[in-house]
Amino acid sequence: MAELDLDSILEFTIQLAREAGAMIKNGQERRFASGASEDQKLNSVDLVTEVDKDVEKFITEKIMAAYPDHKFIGEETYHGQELTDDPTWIADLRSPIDGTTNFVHGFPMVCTSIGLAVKGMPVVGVVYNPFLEQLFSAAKGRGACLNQGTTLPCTGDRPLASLGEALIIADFGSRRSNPQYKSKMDTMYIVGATPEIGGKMAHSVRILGSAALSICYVAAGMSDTYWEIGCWPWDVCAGICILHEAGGAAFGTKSRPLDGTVDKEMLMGRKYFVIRHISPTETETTFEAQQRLAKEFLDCTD
Ligand code: 2AM
Ligand code: CA
Ligand code: CA
Repeated sequence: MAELDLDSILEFTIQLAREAGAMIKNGQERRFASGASEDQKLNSVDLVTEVDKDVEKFITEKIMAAYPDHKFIGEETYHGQELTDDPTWIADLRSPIDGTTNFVHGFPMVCTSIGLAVKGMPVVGVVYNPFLEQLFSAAKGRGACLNQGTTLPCTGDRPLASLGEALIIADFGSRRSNPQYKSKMDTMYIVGATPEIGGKMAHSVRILGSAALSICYVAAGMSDTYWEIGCWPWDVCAGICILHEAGGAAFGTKSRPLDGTVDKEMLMGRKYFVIRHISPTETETTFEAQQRLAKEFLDCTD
Protein backbone atom coordinates (compact mmCIF):
# COMPACT_ATOMS: atom_id res chain seq x y z
CA MET A 1 0.00 0.00 0.00
CA ALA A 2 1.26 3.44 -0.95
CA GLU A 3 2.57 5.82 1.72
CA LEU A 4 -0.34 7.67 3.32
CA ASP A 5 -0.58 11.41 2.91
CA LEU A 6 -1.81 12.27 6.40
CA ASP A 7 -2.21 15.97 5.63
CA SER A 8 -4.66 15.35 2.83
CA ILE A 9 -6.43 12.61 4.82
CA LEU A 10 -6.82 15.07 7.71
CA GLU A 11 -8.26 17.68 5.37
CA PHE A 12 -10.68 15.11 3.93
CA THR A 13 -11.72 13.98 7.41
CA ILE A 14 -12.33 17.53 8.64
CA GLN A 15 -14.56 18.21 5.65
CA LEU A 16 -16.40 14.91 6.18
CA ALA A 17 -16.94 15.59 9.89
CA ARG A 18 -18.21 19.11 9.19
CA GLU A 19 -20.73 17.81 6.63
CA ALA A 20 -21.84 14.97 8.90
CA GLY A 21 -22.13 17.46 11.75
CA ALA A 22 -24.34 19.73 9.67
CA MET A 23 -26.57 16.74 8.89
CA ILE A 24 -26.85 15.98 12.61
CA LYS A 25 -27.75 19.56 13.46
CA ASN A 26 -30.31 19.89 10.65
CA GLY A 27 -31.68 16.48 11.56
CA GLN A 28 -32.29 17.62 15.10
CA GLU A 29 -34.12 20.75 13.96
CA ARG A 30 -36.35 18.63 11.69
CA ARG A 31 -36.91 16.12 14.41
CA PHE A 32 -37.94 18.65 17.02
CA ALA A 33 -40.16 20.45 14.49
CA SER A 34 -42.01 17.26 13.50
CA GLY A 35 -42.16 15.69 16.94
CA ALA A 36 -40.89 12.40 15.47
CA SER A 37 -39.40 10.14 18.07
CA GLU A 38 -39.65 6.53 16.96
CA ASP A 39 -36.11 5.51 17.77
CA GLN A 40 -34.75 2.06 17.48
CA LYS A 41 -33.49 1.01 20.86
CA LEU A 42 -30.61 -1.30 21.54
CA ASN A 43 -31.86 -1.10 25.08
CA SER A 44 -33.89 1.57 26.84
CA VAL A 45 -30.90 3.87 27.20
CA ASP A 46 -29.02 3.10 23.96
CA LEU A 47 -30.78 4.89 21.15
CA VAL A 48 -30.28 4.95 17.40
CA THR A 49 -32.15 7.66 15.52
CA GLU A 50 -33.15 8.05 11.88
CA VAL A 51 -30.57 10.81 11.69
CA ASP A 52 -27.89 8.30 12.73
CA LYS A 53 -28.83 6.12 9.78
CA ASP A 54 -28.61 8.98 7.27
CA VAL A 55 -25.23 10.07 8.57
CA GLU A 56 -23.95 6.50 8.52
CA LYS A 57 -24.72 6.17 4.81
CA PHE A 58 -23.13 9.52 4.05
CA ILE A 59 -19.88 8.78 5.90
CA THR A 60 -19.37 5.28 4.50
CA GLU A 61 -20.05 6.32 0.91
CA LYS A 62 -17.66 9.26 1.10
CA ILE A 63 -14.83 7.20 2.59
CA MET A 64 -15.34 4.31 0.17
CA ALA A 65 -15.21 6.71 -2.77
CA ALA A 66 -12.08 8.51 -1.55
CA TYR A 67 -10.15 5.53 -0.14
CA PRO A 68 -11.47 2.36 -1.78
CA ASP A 69 -8.62 0.18 -0.51
CA HIS A 70 -9.01 1.14 3.14
CA LYS A 71 -10.90 -0.97 5.68
CA PHE A 72 -13.61 -0.05 8.18
CA ILE A 73 -14.33 -0.92 11.76
CA GLY A 74 -17.73 0.22 12.94
CA GLU A 75 -20.73 -1.55 14.34
CA GLU A 76 -22.12 -2.70 10.99
CA THR A 77 -18.88 -4.24 9.86
CA TYR A 78 -17.60 -5.13 13.31
CA HIS A 79 -18.15 -8.70 14.35
CA GLY A 80 -15.34 -8.92 16.83
CA GLN A 81 -12.81 -9.28 14.05
CA GLU A 82 -9.25 -8.25 14.65
CA LEU A 83 -8.03 -4.85 13.77
CA THR A 84 -5.33 -5.43 11.14
CA ASP A 85 -2.25 -3.33 10.25
CA ASP A 86 -4.05 -1.88 7.22
CA PRO A 87 -5.39 1.67 7.18
CA THR A 88 -8.73 1.28 8.95
CA TRP A 89 -11.39 3.92 9.44
CA ILE A 90 -12.87 3.68 12.90
CA ALA A 91 -16.17 5.49 13.22
CA ASP A 92 -19.49 4.42 14.63
CA LEU A 93 -21.18 3.29 11.43
CA ARG A 94 -24.29 2.01 13.09
CA SER A 95 -24.91 5.07 15.13
CA PRO A 96 -22.52 7.85 14.05
CA ILE A 97 -23.90 10.41 16.47
CA ASP A 98 -21.78 10.22 19.60
CA GLY A 99 -23.86 11.41 22.52
CA THR A 100 -27.08 10.03 21.06
CA THR A 101 -28.93 10.35 24.35
CA ASN A 102 -27.94 14.02 24.51
CA PHE A 103 -29.06 14.44 20.91
CA VAL A 104 -32.50 13.09 21.67
CA HIS A 105 -32.88 15.51 24.57
CA GLY A 106 -31.38 18.57 22.87
CA PHE A 107 -28.43 18.64 25.28
CA PRO A 108 -25.57 20.04 23.20
CA MET A 109 -22.80 17.50 24.00
CA VAL A 110 -23.14 15.77 20.66
CA CYS A 111 -20.55 15.09 18.00
CA THR A 112 -19.40 13.00 15.15
CA SER A 113 -16.09 11.23 15.65
CA ILE A 114 -14.02 9.86 12.78
CA GLY A 115 -10.60 8.24 13.20
CA LEU A 116 -8.11 6.42 11.04
CA ALA A 117 -5.81 3.78 12.52
CA VAL A 118 -2.73 2.32 10.86
CA LYS A 119 -0.96 -0.68 12.42
CA GLY A 120 -3.54 -0.44 15.19
CA MET A 121 -2.54 3.09 16.16
CA PRO A 122 -4.74 6.16 15.68
CA VAL A 123 -3.06 8.48 13.14
CA VAL A 124 -5.88 10.86 12.18
CA GLY A 125 -8.77 12.01 14.35
CA VAL A 126 -11.55 14.53 13.95
CA VAL A 127 -14.31 15.16 16.48
CA TYR A 128 -16.89 17.80 15.61
CA ASN A 129 -19.65 19.19 17.81
CA PRO A 130 -21.96 21.11 15.45
CA PHE A 131 -24.05 22.51 18.31
CA LEU A 132 -21.15 24.21 20.09
CA GLU A 133 -19.17 24.61 16.86
CA GLN A 134 -16.12 22.89 18.28
CA LEU A 135 -13.95 20.96 15.89
CA PHE A 136 -11.05 19.04 17.39
CA SER A 137 -8.56 17.61 14.91
CA ALA A 138 -5.16 15.98 14.79
CA ALA A 139 -2.86 13.90 12.66
CA LYS A 140 0.18 12.03 13.89
CA GLY A 141 3.17 14.35 14.21
CA ARG A 142 1.17 17.47 13.33
CA GLY A 143 -0.19 18.48 16.75
CA ALA A 144 -3.83 18.88 17.70
CA CYS A 145 -6.05 21.91 17.46
CA LEU A 146 -9.45 23.36 18.13
CA ASN A 147 -11.31 24.93 15.22
CA GLN A 148 -8.23 24.57 13.01
CA GLY A 149 -6.54 27.44 14.83
CA THR A 150 -5.93 27.05 18.56
CA THR A 151 -3.20 24.56 19.49
CA LEU A 152 -4.13 22.08 22.22
CA PRO A 153 -3.93 22.08 25.14
CA CYS A 154 -5.41 25.56 25.24
CA THR A 155 -5.53 26.03 29.02
CA GLY A 156 -1.91 26.95 29.68
CA ASP A 157 1.04 25.15 31.14
CA ARG A 158 -0.36 23.61 34.30
CA PRO A 159 1.05 21.08 36.75
CA LEU A 160 -1.20 18.45 38.36
CA ALA A 161 0.23 17.18 41.60
CA SER A 162 -2.63 14.94 42.64
CA LEU A 163 -6.05 13.79 41.56
CA GLY A 164 -7.29 15.88 44.48
CA GLU A 165 -6.84 18.83 42.12
CA ALA A 166 -8.51 17.13 39.19
CA LEU A 167 -11.75 17.67 37.35
CA ILE A 168 -12.58 14.13 36.32
CA ILE A 169 -14.98 13.08 33.59
CA ALA A 170 -16.61 9.66 33.86
CA ASP A 171 -19.87 8.29 32.50
CA PHE A 172 -22.81 6.03 33.25
CA GLY A 173 -22.51 4.24 29.88
CA SER A 174 -25.37 2.27 28.42
CA ARG A 175 -25.16 -1.05 30.28
CA ARG A 176 -26.66 -0.39 33.65
CA SER A 177 -27.60 -3.78 34.99
CA ASN A 178 -24.40 -5.73 35.41
CA PRO A 179 -22.17 -5.93 38.52
CA GLN A 180 -19.53 -3.97 36.64
CA TYR A 181 -21.88 -0.99 36.71
CA LYS A 182 -22.07 -1.11 40.48
CA SER A 183 -18.30 -1.16 40.80
CA LYS A 184 -18.09 1.72 38.33
CA MET A 185 -20.42 3.78 40.50
CA ASP A 186 -18.34 2.81 43.55
CA THR A 187 -15.23 4.12 41.80
CA MET A 188 -16.94 7.40 40.95
CA TYR A 189 -17.98 7.71 44.57
CA ILE A 190 -14.46 6.97 45.83
CA VAL A 191 -12.97 9.58 43.52
CA GLY A 192 -15.60 12.24 43.98
CA ALA A 193 -16.62 11.95 47.59
CA THR A 194 -13.82 10.40 49.63
CA PRO A 195 -10.17 11.36 50.11
CA GLU A 196 -8.92 7.89 49.19
CA ILE A 197 -6.85 8.87 46.21
CA GLY A 198 -4.39 11.72 46.23
CA GLY A 199 -5.28 12.37 49.88
CA LYS A 200 -8.16 14.64 48.87
CA MET A 201 -11.40 14.15 47.00
CA ALA A 202 -11.26 15.30 43.40
CA HIS A 203 -12.47 18.80 42.56
CA SER A 204 -15.46 17.14 40.95
CA VAL A 205 -16.73 14.45 38.62
CA ARG A 206 -18.56 15.37 35.40
CA ILE A 207 -20.71 13.28 33.10
CA LEU A 208 -20.94 14.60 29.53
CA GLY A 209 -22.55 11.68 27.69
CA SER A 210 -20.13 11.67 24.78
CA ALA A 211 -16.93 9.67 25.05
CA ALA A 212 -15.33 11.38 22.05
CA LEU A 213 -15.97 14.88 23.40
CA SER A 214 -14.86 13.85 26.88
CA ILE A 215 -11.47 12.78 25.53
CA CYS A 216 -11.17 16.00 23.51
CA TYR A 217 -11.87 18.13 26.56
CA VAL A 218 -9.05 16.32 28.35
CA ALA A 219 -6.80 16.88 25.31
CA ALA A 220 -7.75 20.56 25.45
CA GLY A 221 -6.87 20.71 29.17
CA MET A 222 -10.42 21.75 30.09
CA SER A 223 -10.71 18.60 32.16
CA ASP A 224 -7.89 16.57 33.70
CA THR A 225 -8.92 12.97 33.15
CA TYR A 226 -11.62 10.83 31.60
CA TRP A 227 -12.37 7.28 32.64
CA GLU A 228 -14.87 4.91 31.05
CA ILE A 229 -15.50 1.20 30.83
CA GLY A 230 -17.48 -0.13 27.87
CA CYS A 231 -16.59 2.37 25.15
CA TRP A 232 -16.14 1.00 21.68
CA PRO A 233 -13.06 1.69 19.56
CA TRP A 234 -15.13 4.10 17.46
CA ASP A 235 -15.93 6.18 20.54
CA VAL A 236 -12.26 6.72 21.28
CA CYS A 237 -10.03 6.30 18.20
CA ALA A 238 -10.25 9.89 16.94
CA GLY A 239 -10.11 11.28 20.46
CA ILE A 240 -6.98 9.31 21.34
CA CYS A 241 -5.16 10.66 18.28
CA ILE A 242 -6.12 14.19 19.35
CA LEU A 243 -5.14 13.49 22.96
CA HIS A 244 -1.71 12.12 22.01
CA GLU A 245 -0.97 15.03 19.75
CA ALA A 246 -1.88 17.36 22.61
CA GLY A 247 0.63 15.66 24.93
CA GLY A 248 -1.97 13.65 26.84
CA ALA A 249 -1.73 9.93 27.56
CA ALA A 250 -4.15 7.00 27.43
CA PHE A 251 -4.01 3.89 29.58
CA GLY A 252 -6.09 0.70 29.60
CA THR A 253 -6.82 -1.40 32.66
CA LYS A 254 -4.56 -1.68 35.65
CA SER A 255 -3.57 -5.15 34.44
CA ARG A 256 -2.07 -3.71 31.27
CA PRO A 257 1.43 -2.25 31.41
CA LEU A 258 1.12 1.44 32.24
CA ASP A 259 3.38 2.36 29.34
CA GLY A 260 1.02 4.69 27.54
CA THR A 261 1.15 2.76 24.28
CA VAL A 262 -2.05 2.40 22.32
CA ASP A 263 -1.89 -0.77 20.27
CA LYS A 264 -4.60 -2.91 18.69
CA GLU A 265 -5.41 -4.71 21.91
CA MET A 266 -5.74 -1.48 23.84
CA LEU A 267 -7.88 0.16 21.14
CA MET A 268 -10.24 -2.81 21.06
CA GLY A 269 -10.09 -3.26 24.83
CA ARG A 270 -13.02 -1.00 25.86
CA LYS A 271 -11.47 0.34 29.08
CA TYR A 272 -9.78 3.69 29.06
CA PHE A 273 -8.25 6.14 31.47
CA VAL A 274 -7.01 9.25 29.70
CA ILE A 275 -5.11 12.15 31.23
CA ARG A 276 -4.14 15.57 29.96
CA HIS A 277 -0.69 16.97 29.33
CA ILE A 278 0.96 17.86 32.66
CA SER A 279 3.83 20.31 32.93
CA PRO A 280 7.00 18.60 34.13
CA THR A 281 8.42 19.55 37.53
CA GLU A 282 11.95 19.26 38.94
CA THR A 283 11.17 15.79 40.20
CA GLU A 284 8.85 14.37 37.53
CA THR A 285 8.56 14.34 33.76
CA THR A 286 5.19 14.76 32.08
CA PHE A 287 4.87 11.04 31.48
CA GLU A 288 5.97 10.08 35.01
CA ALA A 289 3.25 12.30 36.44
CA GLN A 290 0.65 10.89 34.03
CA GLN A 291 1.70 7.35 34.89
CA ARG A 292 1.65 7.95 38.64
CA LEU A 293 -1.82 9.52 38.57
CA ALA A 294 -3.16 6.80 36.26
CA LYS A 295 -1.89 4.16 38.64
CA GLU A 296 -3.45 5.95 41.62
CA PHE A 297 -6.78 6.09 39.85
CA LEU A 298 -6.75 2.59 38.37
CA ASP A 299 -5.75 1.06 41.71
CA CYS A 300 -9.17 2.02 43.03
CA THR A 301 -10.97 0.27 40.13
CA ASP A 302 -11.87 -3.40 39.68
P1 2AM B 1 -23.35 6.75 22.03
O1 2AM B 1 -23.80 8.11 22.40
O2 2AM B 1 -22.99 6.62 20.59
O3 2AM B 1 -24.24 5.66 22.51
C1 2AM B 1 -21.50 7.38 27.13
O4 2AM B 1 -20.92 6.61 28.10
C2 2AM B 1 -20.59 7.47 25.94
O5 2AM B 1 -20.02 6.19 25.67
C3 2AM B 1 -21.24 7.84 24.67
O6 2AM B 1 -20.20 8.37 23.88
C4 2AM B 1 -21.76 6.52 24.13
O7 2AM B 1 -21.92 6.52 22.73
C5 2AM B 1 -20.60 5.63 24.50
N1 2AM B 1 -20.98 4.23 24.72
C6 2AM B 1 -21.60 3.46 23.82
N2 2AM B 1 -21.78 2.23 24.31
C7 2AM B 1 -21.28 2.22 25.54
C8 2AM B 1 -21.20 1.21 26.57
N3 2AM B 1 -21.67 -0.03 26.40
N4 2AM B 1 -20.62 1.55 27.74
C9 2AM B 1 -20.16 2.79 27.94
N5 2AM B 1 -20.21 3.75 27.00
C10 2AM B 1 -20.76 3.49 25.83
CA1 CA C 1 -24.04 6.75 18.63
CA1 CA D 1 -20.66 6.37 20.36
